[in-house]
Amino acid sequence: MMLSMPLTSQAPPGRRPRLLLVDDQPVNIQALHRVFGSDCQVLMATDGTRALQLCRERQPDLVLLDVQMPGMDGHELCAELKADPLLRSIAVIFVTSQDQPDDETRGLDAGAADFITKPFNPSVVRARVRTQLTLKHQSDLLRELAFIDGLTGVHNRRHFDERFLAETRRAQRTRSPLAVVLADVDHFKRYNDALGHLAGDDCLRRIAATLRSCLRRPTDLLARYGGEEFICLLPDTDLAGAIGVAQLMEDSVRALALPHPGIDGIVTISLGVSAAAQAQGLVEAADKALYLAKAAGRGRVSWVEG
Ligand code: GH3
Ligand code: MG
Repeated sequence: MMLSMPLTSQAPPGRRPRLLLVDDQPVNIQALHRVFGSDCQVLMATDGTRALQLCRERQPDLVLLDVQMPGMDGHELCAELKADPLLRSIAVIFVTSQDQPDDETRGLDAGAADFITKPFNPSVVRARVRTQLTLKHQSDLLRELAFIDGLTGVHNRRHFDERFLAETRRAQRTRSPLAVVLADVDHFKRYNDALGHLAGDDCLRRIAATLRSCLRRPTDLLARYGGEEFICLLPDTDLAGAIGVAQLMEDSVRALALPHPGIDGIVTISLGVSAAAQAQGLVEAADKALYLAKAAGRGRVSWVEG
């Protein structure tokens, strides 16, 4: 039967698709919940404002959105989602009444992916949702690839910039600390000069993998920030915690004991750390701290309060 075809394969491995049902009539939400409750994570909202909040906090894959609602209606909510770079990848399917034919054109203009007309047929709804979840999953994969650094496999600067924006907002909203660690390979020009660029690339890969192994929380982010410079974003982390992570990174790269013929020693990194409740100037502060670490002799961690 169509109805029993699973939707889980349309989500990243290990995660069920996350659906947000929005309707001011709880009975309509219940009807959709019966269709999706068994194989999706289902979030629910009975007004547009709450739905927007859930989109920000929980990032659903897809919203099934009633058009006619008191307060913020479906069109307004869809426009808000599509105008926000952090939310615009969420797929929107409008749920419209048959007696409102204009809704479809307006909805398409607002960025909706598809329409379902009430009263709906459960297997048709599932089939349409499955199609949109597949497309969403594929575009997530492409976006992910576009955010990976080709040499080292860690995230790239573009991804860092995007996450930094999101985490800055979150830190301000929740008044939680946010920390940044900048790491730069010491005397890397001489390493390249001594061993060649390919060996240099290999060294960067080893260092990236080592830095990544030092991050424990799923929300921590490591990105290649420039040539031989890496940056870490540590949400909910204060200065002391971030210094601990940076020191572990310094120790771990040192423990690799990669010979550095250019300076007759081993490869080391210098790290600059900053943390603050508000993220203004956080990267600049970490950069200043990195400069201090270099000036103090390299192969060490320095910090400044953000
Ligand atoms: P410091 O200790 O002050 O950081 O000195 P440094 O030599 O590491 O710094 P500098 O900025 O003078 O040189 C950075 C070098 O990193 C120059 C460049 O050739 C090398 N580099 C940058 N990106 C790559 C890359 O992708 N691959 C390789 N092999 N080398 C790179
Ligand atoms: Mg360097």
